[in-house]
Amino acid sequence: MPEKSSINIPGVPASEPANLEEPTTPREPLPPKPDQRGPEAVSPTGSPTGAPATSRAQSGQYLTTAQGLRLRDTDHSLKAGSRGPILLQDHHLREKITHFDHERIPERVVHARGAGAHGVFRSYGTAANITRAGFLAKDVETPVFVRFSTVLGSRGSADTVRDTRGFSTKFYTDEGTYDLVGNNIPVFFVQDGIKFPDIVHAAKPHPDREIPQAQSAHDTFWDFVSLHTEAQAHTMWNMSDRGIPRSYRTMEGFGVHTFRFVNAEGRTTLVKFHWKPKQGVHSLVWEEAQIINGMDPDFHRRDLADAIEAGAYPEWELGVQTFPDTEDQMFEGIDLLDPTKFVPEELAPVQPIGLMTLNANPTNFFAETEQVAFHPGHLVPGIDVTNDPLLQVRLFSYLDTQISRLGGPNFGQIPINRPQAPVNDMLRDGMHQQAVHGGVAPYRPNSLDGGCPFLAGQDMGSFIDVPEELAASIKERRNPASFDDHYSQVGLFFRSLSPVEQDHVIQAYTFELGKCYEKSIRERQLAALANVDAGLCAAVAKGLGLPAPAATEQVPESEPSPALSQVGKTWPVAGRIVGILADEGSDLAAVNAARKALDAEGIVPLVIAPAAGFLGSENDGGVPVQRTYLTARSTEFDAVIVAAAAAPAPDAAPGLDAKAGAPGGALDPRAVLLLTEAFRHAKAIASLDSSAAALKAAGIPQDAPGIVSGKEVEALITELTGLLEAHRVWERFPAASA
Ligand code: HDE
Repeated sequence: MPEKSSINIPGVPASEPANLEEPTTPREPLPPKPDQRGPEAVSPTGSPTGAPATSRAQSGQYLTTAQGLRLRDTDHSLKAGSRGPILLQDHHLREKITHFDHERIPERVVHARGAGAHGVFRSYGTAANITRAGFLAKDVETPVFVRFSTVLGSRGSADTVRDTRGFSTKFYTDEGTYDLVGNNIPVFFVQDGIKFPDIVHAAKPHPDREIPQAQSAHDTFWDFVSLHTEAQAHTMWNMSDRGIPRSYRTMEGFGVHTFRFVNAEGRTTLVKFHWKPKQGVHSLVWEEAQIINGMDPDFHRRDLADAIEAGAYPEWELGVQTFPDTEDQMFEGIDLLDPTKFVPEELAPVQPIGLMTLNANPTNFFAETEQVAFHPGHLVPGIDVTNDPLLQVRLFSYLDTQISRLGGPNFGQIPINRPQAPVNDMLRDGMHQQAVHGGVAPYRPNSLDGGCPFLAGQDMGSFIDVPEELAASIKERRNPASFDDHYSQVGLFFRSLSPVEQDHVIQAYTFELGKCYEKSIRERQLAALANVDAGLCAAVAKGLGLPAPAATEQVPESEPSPALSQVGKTWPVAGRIVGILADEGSDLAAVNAARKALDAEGIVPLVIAPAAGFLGSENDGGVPVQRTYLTARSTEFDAVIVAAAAAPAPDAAPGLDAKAGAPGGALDPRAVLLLTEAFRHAKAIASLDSSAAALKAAGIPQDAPGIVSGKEVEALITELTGLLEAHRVWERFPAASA
């Protein structure tokens, strides 16, 4: 759609606008868009090359073969006559088709669907007394690449399914690459990694029909988690609003396991990592999530890329909870090696240690986001692992999986995976070797290569495994007794939520179990919920039309943790999206003033009008249109401004657009849909005074919370942004469970 305005609307496909005519004059390839960056141009063994970051892209003006031979024709195969068979000697054809035949690689076993971004991490230095990690010293800046993901779905599945999200960060430090491979939920389904294939097989689509895709609302998932009750903790977080984030930008991240910091004196501290989003933790409502899966399956990856393109760089503060490294590795009765438990922030505050800013989109999805390979065992001096039995299995798995996914053991030499520190590893050969190693003695000790490479001493930046005393023990397949409590923190989580968040949890369990075929599975999960919280169990049982069972376990009471609730605070509004309903009858000067005022706050204003193009004159005070009644859906907007009477558009005919419904009223049915959805999804709605009638016609009470109107554009936008700071207007609807 045409856009002529100083307001930057993200979504630009290329670094230059396309010509109407097919270009025919040879020229250099276009540069990447300003918001894009590629991996740092280091050699396969980590040396700076000084080459520009774009040096790996296609170069030159003319189409060539993979061997650099210029081509005259790529539209016709070489044939015996124009109607004849194709000749085997057509190398260009064979190369083109053969390469195409092998374009796909295996998707990740889990976390197949993801989106990535480049950024920078700046350390505050506040952890420098407990870790000797160089990148955590004061004011050190480290380049990062982050990949967010869902867990269950295939690579092409929808973004806004109810699921856990992955949050993986690669820190390219001077001392080697450090990977923090976490999730947006601080607890995990299973305590021992040997159970990971079981939970994943249960949660993935049923093996016979391969349905349902990317979701947990099915029998095999609930069969497993209701039998293997240590999964109840993670399941509860999934059923809460954390399972349907509004954006990757509004997710917390957690390292999940307990790690070990080691300082310069060798003193150790146990830590849990937290990423805190500057924009607050914010989620979708379930109806929105479902609509978006159809309207825009790329919602989260688009949101991330658009925000970066618009300059609203997502930021997270990295923080740690710290615990004394005692012999029992317990804290306030919580076993720090049990990954199904978290430590409430009220017991151990999260201490900020640095800030991460994502400031560039990848140049190429496959090269970067698909080929990036994380590993929780990629550590740097000053950070070590613990004996968490889940983490220990991960240390094996992540190296192993890349070998089949990325086709051999040299995946570390793929540009996005190259360390930005010297690599001198004595690993040699293998498929796709990209380094050209000199010397004759890739072994130690040697004298032929002058003894190179040498071992580094303790004070020379080498990694020292923390010497850990192990208690006398017997070899056995068993968990410690401290792993046995499967319920108390699950109830603690539920009771820490605000009433509206509790409503969502009740509804999510009722929905998911309502999708299960087997009654026995619903009953078994209700039996587990009875041990979590009697009120929750009763509410879900009611929805399922089943009796609420009594608890079977004596679960210790625990204090609620208010930090777990994600409502009740305010956050910055930059990068939010506001839809403006406008038409030719709107006060276009007021609409432009509203766009400018929103833009000044870093908010993206999108004008929704009956048809594409411009409202008013393109060259004189007109308003560019980004969405039409046909293309817009409420779910794209965090708030809506009504600046029009929204009368039925000429194409308001159900035969043309089914959501135009039955026309005939004063309003276009699509405008009604947009407003009523925004209203019931607890979004702020503002009306420029003259359009208040549209709200009335849509049946939206003007005195309801979060509905504002006025003639003064500036004042109206101030009111609207005030509402956006709180994410949603929850007070609009009384909570059912209050
Ligand atoms: Fe993973 N996990 N995982 N996982 N995981 C993978 O590695 C695995 C676990 C997590 O953006 C795989 O490269 C085992 C916990 C993220 O590329 C695989 C166990 C947590 C990502 C694998 C776990 C995670 C993965 C698939 C139990 C949160 C995406 C492809 C012992 C702390 C990384 C790959 C990316 C990916 C195995 C448990 C997070 C198969 C065996 C706990 C964010 O290796």
